[in-house]
Amino acid sequence: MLTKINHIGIAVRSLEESIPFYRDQLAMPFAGIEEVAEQKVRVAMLQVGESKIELLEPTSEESPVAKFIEKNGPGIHHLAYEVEDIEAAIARLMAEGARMVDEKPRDGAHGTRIAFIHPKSSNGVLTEICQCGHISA
Ligand code: CMX
Repeated sequence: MLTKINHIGIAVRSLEESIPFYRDQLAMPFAGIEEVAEQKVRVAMLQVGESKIELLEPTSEESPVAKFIEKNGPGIHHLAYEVEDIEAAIARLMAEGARMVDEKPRDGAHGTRIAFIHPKSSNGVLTEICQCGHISA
């Protein structure tokens, strides 16, 4: 069902202050910034091998990322696995008893379709599954 780790999401207070560590010090290719309005975040993608680091900056106090930073401070926020068929993956997860935040896919960054599994049913790790669209994520 899972094909690879697509990205690791890291919550940050400011993209502009956080990007230089990854882009300049770690020399990771930088794929630009995109706002995902539905999730109330701005995201920056940086490539590492076949996976990515996704920096997440909240755009509103109601953003789940703002709540996460308020409670824990900046840091690793979620782990995202890539799937080929997100509807089939959600159906299988639900049949296996996973507690889904999203029972239907929603739009993620870079043309992806995503769904989150609640951290209470995944050992405290907020887990995302994502399917790449026609635009490479
Ligand atoms: N990792 C681990 N645990 C987390 C978490 C995270 N990222 N975010 C929240 N939690 C935990 C909280 O610590 C809390 O635990 P306790 O009950 O033990 O205190 C519990 O989940 C509930 O957290 P909350 O702050 O009360 O927040 P909500 O219940 O309102 O929401 C969640 C929690 C996971 C459903 C919500 O954050 C969510 O829907 N997340 C998915 C969406 C998201 O994060 N989008 C941004 C990423 C965008 C992208 O990648 O494109």
